[in-house]
Amino acid sequence: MKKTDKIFIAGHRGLVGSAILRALQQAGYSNLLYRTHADLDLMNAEATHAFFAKEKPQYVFLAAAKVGGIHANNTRRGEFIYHNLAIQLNVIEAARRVGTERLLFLGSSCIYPRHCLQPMREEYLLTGPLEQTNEPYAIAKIAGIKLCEAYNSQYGTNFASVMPTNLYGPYDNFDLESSHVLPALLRKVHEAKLTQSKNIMVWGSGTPLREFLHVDDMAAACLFVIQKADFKDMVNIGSGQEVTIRQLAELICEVVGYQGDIVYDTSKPDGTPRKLLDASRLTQLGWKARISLKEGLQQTYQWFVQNESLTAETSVA
Ligand code: GFB
Repeated sequence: MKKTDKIFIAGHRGLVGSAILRALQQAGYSNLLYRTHADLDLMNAEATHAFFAKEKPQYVFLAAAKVGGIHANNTRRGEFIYHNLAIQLNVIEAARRVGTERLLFLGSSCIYPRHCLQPMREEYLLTGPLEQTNEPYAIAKIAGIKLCEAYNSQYGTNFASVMPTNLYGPYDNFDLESSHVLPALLRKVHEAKLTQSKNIMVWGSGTPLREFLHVDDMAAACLFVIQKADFKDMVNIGSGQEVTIRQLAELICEVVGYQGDIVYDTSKPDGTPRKLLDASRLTQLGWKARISLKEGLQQTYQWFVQNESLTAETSVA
């Protein structure tokens, strides 16, 4: 990928897309293409094809998606499958038609079976039933992976898929109903500290394990894959930093400086018990995560406090 190549970042206002855009700018890429949702609706096939026909991007990062935490995934099931399938079909097919040299499709570790062997290797895909709370989203993401694979096989395209573990960082969604656990707890603990509440409420039992990766590490991994790793299939991106939800809540209380109690609401779902990625395919090539969970939490908390007004509304990547 040359510094002057035309690169389209789909979803540049979301958590991942904005991090990829920052990383490309910092690395000196000068021909970057991005559109707001108002300017280009990627669910609209005609508009997407017209945009690609005009711009003919040589590289595409497909980070546009309907995303959310366990509650949003579980309750807006129709939106999660339809929006993601539509975006993927339009963008991947449009990239094929205009001869995009390389496309990177972003997925999620929830594509693996609910009771998958741990740590989860790429070849464990489709070896068992999925977690119910996010099955529609996972099915859409699996369809995206298979679309890239099928196009590579039939049309000789060079489209790859990257599967990150649970991500967090600046420009995350901090809306308590639709966000993931990490931004939700940062907000809850911050507000509890300000209002001097005696406790904070954490969903579920606190026992599920989650692996967290800072989105700047994710963006670095995406650039690494698109530049240096000649994968044509799918590759995991993880940090190896796994904690229980209870440990995460305690760490967040420490970072925020809150001494109240943590109360568990077991009427809320736990989701999958564990989803630790095996990222050895990528680490063997020389990539590794650099930001520790504590450091990443401190940085994200600082960002949240400075940008609270930005995070007041629900954001969709
Ligand atoms: O991050 P999260 O929403 O999604 O929840 P998943 C992780 C765990 O944190 C679950 C618990 O066990 C939640 O019950 N949790 C505790 C909370 N308190 C809270 C809270 O205030 N808010 C939230 N959201 N959770 C999503 C998938 O799964 O992860 C997506 O639904 C995607 O498809 C994404 O894969 C990365 O890790 O369970």
